[in-house]
Amino acid sequence: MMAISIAGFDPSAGAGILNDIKTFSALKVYGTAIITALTAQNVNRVASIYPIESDFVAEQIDVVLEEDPIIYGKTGMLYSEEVIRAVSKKIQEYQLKIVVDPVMIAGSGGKLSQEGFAIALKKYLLKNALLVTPNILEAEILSGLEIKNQEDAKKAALKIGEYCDVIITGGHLEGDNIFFNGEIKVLEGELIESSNTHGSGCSFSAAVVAYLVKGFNMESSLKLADDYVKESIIQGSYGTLNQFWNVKF
Ligand code: PXL
Repeated sequence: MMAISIAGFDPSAGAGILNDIKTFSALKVYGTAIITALTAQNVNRVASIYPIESDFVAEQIDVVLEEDPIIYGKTGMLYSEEVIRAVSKKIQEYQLKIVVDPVMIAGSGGKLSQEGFAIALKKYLLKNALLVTPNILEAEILSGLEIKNQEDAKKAALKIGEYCDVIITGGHLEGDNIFFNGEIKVLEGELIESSNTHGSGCSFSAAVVAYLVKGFNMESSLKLADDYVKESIIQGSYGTLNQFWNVKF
């Protein structure tokens, strides 16, 4: 059971591709890791970004997929339109089923994307994706709508849903997630008071991929991933903790 993550490197290991691989491992899925950007950051700040050339991103995907029969994966920090275009091309070429975490800004507030990123994401990547997993802020940017409550989130989900299925994650909606796959569903959750949320968006999208790899359908994968992330926040001490506890397989 294998998956691919196409994402950025956070050396503090709370978010980004290290988090994705830890999540895959905790859920007993073998993760491969295509690096799109290096960052110098910790839980409080993004100091700098060292983007990887889009040709080299494409080459990493080619060489990994030459050997490994991978179907499911996710994208995280892609940073630039160039990388979005290169990755979209490869997703189509290999017919990958991709969950897009539309990473634009770190939890610490640091920018992890260039100007025009959301437009390029919609133009090239979302129409080739299985699912996109914005938090409230990302959903506002993608939809162009302000989200103050659940009704606003539903309107934004309808708009983003013109491109692909969408789940607006509910860290700011009393823990509920708004899912749109042709119809709107409120997937109820609970909000956990914690400061260990660095990387929780990465953990969520990676866990969705892991459960899809295991053969669960989309709605079950979303629910299981939500439970998984809650547990990893509760058990975390620095960011989300991805370890082997009583995860549901
Ligand atoms: O959580 C979003 C995210 C994704 N990818 C990288 C990050 C972060 C947040 O800090 O650093 C590389």
